[in-house]
Order: sequence, then C-alpha cells, then structure tokens
Amino acid sequence: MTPFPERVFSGIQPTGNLHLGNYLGAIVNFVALQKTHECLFCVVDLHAITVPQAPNELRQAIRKIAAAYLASGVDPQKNIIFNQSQVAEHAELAWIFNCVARIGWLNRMTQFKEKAGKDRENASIGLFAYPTLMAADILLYKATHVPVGEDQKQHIELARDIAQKFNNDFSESIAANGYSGGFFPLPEPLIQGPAARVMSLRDGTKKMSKSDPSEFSRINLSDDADGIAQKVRKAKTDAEPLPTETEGFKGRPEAENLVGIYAALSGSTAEGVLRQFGGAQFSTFKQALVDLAVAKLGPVGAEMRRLEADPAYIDSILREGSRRARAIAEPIMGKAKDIVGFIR
Ligand code: AQP
Repeated sequence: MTPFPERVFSGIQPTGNLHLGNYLGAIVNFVALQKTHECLFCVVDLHAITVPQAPNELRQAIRKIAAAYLASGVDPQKNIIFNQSQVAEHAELAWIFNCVARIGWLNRMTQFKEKAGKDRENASIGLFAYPTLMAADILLYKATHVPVGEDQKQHIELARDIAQKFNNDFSESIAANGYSGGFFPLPEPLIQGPAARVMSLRDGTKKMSKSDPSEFSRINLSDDADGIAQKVRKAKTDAEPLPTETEGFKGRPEAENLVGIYAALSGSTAEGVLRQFGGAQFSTFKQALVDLAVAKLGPVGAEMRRLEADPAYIDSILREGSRRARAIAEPIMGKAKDIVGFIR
C-alpha cells in the first residue's frame, strides 16, 4: 500500500487561447476529480516563458486560464487555484531535479523535439528542462495523480523516473530523516475519456494545438456560436458516411476525431455516438455537433468573458490559492533540502 495520501495536481500553460483539446483532455477531468480528491490546479506561467512571451499578453493569458478553470466549474474554495510563479519552491525543487535527471532522459522527450524543431541549438535551456520543472510541480505537493491529455504521458513517466532516482540516490538520508517507502510518490497519469487526444480539425493525424497557425484547426473556448459553427462546418472529413462500428474508423482519422469530440461533449462513448449516427452523412452529424458544442461551450465562454472583465477578482483568487499552495509546499521543500544535505 502506498504511504502517500491521494492528491491531484495539474496545470495548463498560459500561452494563447485555450482550445477544445485543453478543455476535454484536461479541464473536464479537473471538474470531475474535485468531487473525490484534494486538488491543486496551477497556471504554469514558468513553463510559458520557455518560449518568448510579451509581458502584457502573458499577464492576460494567466488570468484567462484561471477564468477558464472557474468558468468550467472548478471551485476555488474546495481546490487550490494558483499561478506557479507565486510559489518560488517550484523553481527551487526543479533545480534539485535538474541535478537528478540525466541529459539522456531529456533528450528522448518528444515534446522538446517537436517544439525545438530543426533550430534546436537556439531553443532555450528552459524548454529543454521543461520536464524537470513539471516533475517539480507535481512532486512539490507529493501529488499522486495527474490528469492530463495523452500528449503529456511521457512527461509524467519522466516525473516517475525522477522521483524514483531521488528516492534511490538519497535512500539513506531519506531513512535518516524518518521516512520509509521513499520521500516522493511515483505519480500516475490520469488520461481519461474519449477525447484524451483531440486532433486538429484540419488534419486528423495532428493534435489540436494552441500553436497551430490555422485558426480553423481548433475550437477555442472563447469562440462564439458563429465561430464554433463555422469551424465545425469547415472541418476536414471524407466522402463516406459515418461508420456503424468503431473498426470503420481505420484510415479515417478525421471521422474518428469528430465522433470522439461528440462523445466527450455528450458524456458518451464513440460506440454510443455511432449507435445514434452510424451511416449518417457528415452534413447531418456536423449540424448535431455544432448544436452540442454551442450548448456546452457557449456558457463557459460567456462566463470566462464575464470573469476576465474583473481582473482584480481573478488576481485575488490566484493570490489566495498561492498562499494555500505555499503552505503545502514549504515543509516538503524544507525536508527535501534536509535530505539533499543543505543547511537551513
Ligand atoms: N489536443 C489535445 N487533446 C487532449 N488534451 C490536450 N492537451 C493539450 N492539447 C490537447 C492537454 O491540455 C493540458 C494543458 O496543455 P498545455 O497548455 O500545458 O500544453 P500543450 O500540450 O503544450 O498545449 P498545446 O495546445 O498543445 O500548446 P502548444 O501548441 O504550445 O504545444 C495538458 O494536460 C495537455 O495534455
């Protein structure tokens, strides 16, 4: 049995507009988990600056993510909603983890390869070390479960490797400090639902992403009803009607993606959606998807706009959340320092 009580941590970067992938892959699961777990939901602004950000836009983007959490139904009293840069221990623990993790481990991270592209030599060191900061985010709170989209699985596996290596490297010191069963838990990813990997509306083989140059590749939480309708109608499809069984998705990534989105938004499964729409033309299915997406996302977008009009309120939530986060982080960081051999 694990000696670590269950605790959930997750975060979203304040970089650009939140899209349906962030919403279905992450935020929807946050809302569900708050019912059963102690949760921390972070706006990971230190991660955001691994690529250049304009300061004023970054401030707005931080508030936008906080507004999205609140508008989606994450309760700021029950959970801790905060921004990473207000809790200095994230950076402190990340430094220790930079000295635990191996360059070879980070060299294997596909997100770095994708984001750095061919210009690897010019990427920031922060972008390369992104996964060690992410490990620190999670382990600073001894979080045991991390709800994320499929794309983050590799980073959670690395966080487990770092936790394991820290526990091994310092095993004697950990025991001398009175801990049995390791100091850090090995966190588990929670990758759930039919939309754990939402794909681009323009190309069903690429994930929906904030940084895709085409606005038509993604539905943003801030899109209004007309915008959502236009994007769904223009979404790439093929000439065949929808299959009646999920096996029929073979070689049809766009059809699979749209059905997955419908399933996630309606709380169903791909099988359930095909029972209803199997054999239908895309024109019929797309109209149903527009109606569903507008009904589900419209109120979230409207509430986000209302909250964003009151930045002082959002800032007060983040400040209070950061205070509560620090109260958990400080003693864990202090013990980590003792274990490493620092004097405090
Ligand atoms: N397409 C997606 N499908 C399902 N989940 C997704 N997530 C992101 N894209 C999808 C999940 O959203 C959470 C927050 O992501 P993030 O903003 O921290 O990082 P990201 O993965 O870098 O987001 P983008 O949109 O892909 O940004 P860019 O374009 O900058 O790379 C995570 O749980 C992630 O899994």
